[in-house]
Amino acid sequence: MKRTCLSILLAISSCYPVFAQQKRPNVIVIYADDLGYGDVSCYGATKIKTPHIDQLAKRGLRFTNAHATSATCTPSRFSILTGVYAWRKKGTGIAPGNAALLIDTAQITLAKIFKQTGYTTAAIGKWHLGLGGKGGPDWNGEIKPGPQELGFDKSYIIPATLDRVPTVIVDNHHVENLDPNDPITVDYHQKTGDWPTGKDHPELLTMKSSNGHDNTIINGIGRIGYMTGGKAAIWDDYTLTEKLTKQAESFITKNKENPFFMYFASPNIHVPRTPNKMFAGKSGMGSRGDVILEFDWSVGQLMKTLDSLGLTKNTIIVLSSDNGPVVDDGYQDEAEALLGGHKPAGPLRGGKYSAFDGGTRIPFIVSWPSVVKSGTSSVLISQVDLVKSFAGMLNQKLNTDQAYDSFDMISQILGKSVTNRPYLVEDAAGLGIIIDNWKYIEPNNAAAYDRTTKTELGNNKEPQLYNLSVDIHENKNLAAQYPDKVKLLSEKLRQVKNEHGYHL
Ligand code: NG6
Ligand code: CA
Repeated sequence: MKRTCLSILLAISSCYPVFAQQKRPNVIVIYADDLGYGDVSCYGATKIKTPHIDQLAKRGLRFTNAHATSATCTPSRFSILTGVYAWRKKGTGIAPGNAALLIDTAQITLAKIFKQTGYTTAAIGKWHLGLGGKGGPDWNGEIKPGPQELGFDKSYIIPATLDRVPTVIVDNHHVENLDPNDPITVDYHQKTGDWPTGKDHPELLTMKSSNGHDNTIINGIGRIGYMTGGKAAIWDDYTLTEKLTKQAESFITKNKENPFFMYFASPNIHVPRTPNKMFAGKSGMGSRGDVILEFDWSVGQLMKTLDSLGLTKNTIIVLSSDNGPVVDDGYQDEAEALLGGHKPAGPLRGGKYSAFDGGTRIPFIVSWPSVVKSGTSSVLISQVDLVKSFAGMLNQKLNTDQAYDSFDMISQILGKSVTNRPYLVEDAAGLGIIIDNWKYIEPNNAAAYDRTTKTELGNNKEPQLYNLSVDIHENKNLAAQYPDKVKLLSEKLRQVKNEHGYHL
């Protein structure tokens, strides 16, 4: 055992000489929910200020061409944690709150990469990758397998989304604060128990739905899915971010002496948007703006904690988002009326759910003060690359059947190289591929526009080709003009799909 550790350390030192003088860096991935490319001031937002994120960007490296793998949550999270594109595996679309665990426990994960080299690991915040075996989770018993079976020593999570039941926190293998005399029942097909629903009792709602969200009412908010029981375990929407942030702070503090990896997946800025009273009304942009401030605050809290423990210099922070922005995602929260000229996707077209870059190009900031020089990078990179990149940094060799969609981009992440990823796949209703600023979107029959979220979805029965270097907004379809480019990109996409299979 000792010899293995020593050989790993020696290997690491030879790879990154910086390890020879200092301890291995802590790594924190801060993963926002639905935060758009244009939602933070260091990416050009002028109507809202995100001072903590800006500070992180100022001292670190800000990426302008980084992508989530998908335009929705579950598949992006699947990919960032496994190094495999979710579109290869059926059932990895937006998961219901009672889905079974979607990641095979035998699979390599980002957490395992760190755990195997002696890091202490934690997942805190939004999970949305299913829990439990085939039949789904047993909310009243041991909830397993889950993050802990995937390499996280500690997990403190909300099972799915803020708008999906059960609205409880799962602390390691159990629902926190569950009273055994008040068991939880969850159903996604039919009503369970006698708690009122938004559909039957709209008069009980404090936040009205604009689309769906009319199943069980919890804390005055209609949710997706039916639930009853577990009253003492139900979270308070307005203080949830504060609570999760405190957990993250205490994990850092507890592990200040040893290297740690924390996946901090904030539930902000997803709907329902319920800002803490510290932020309510503060953005002037309504609750969507207020929860951006709340997210920025939580980032600041983690930075402060690191500072107070003297850990800032040797901690890598990667901050990003799981998909692009959406304004009206199903609740009447005045997000649209109060936007006031703010552009959540910045210069990009589309947003969450979209095949255009607004769906997947997201903020991506890397800070490691003792190693990474401040600046910006326009390198093409995907979140799916984190697994192999950190494996590379820790000198762990992966087999060819592990994390096969991930590329080792650690040099780019640390600002030591500007070589683009050779190609990058984006996943919405259909797939798209980018090679050197040319983007191709496969023809597909899905709707071009979603009226409920007012999103340009980027679907088209015809092939689409855009030159992102001069047309970042994907206005001009050049497919007819450049058939050779279409051929090159579509063939590459077909090859990538066929290499390891696909269901899309
Ligand atoms: C949609 C929900 C939306 C959000 C999304 C998942 C409705 C009408 N819309 O089905 O509110 O929950 O799923 O978002 O129910 S994600 O960021 O987790 O992918
Ligand atoms: Ca999301």
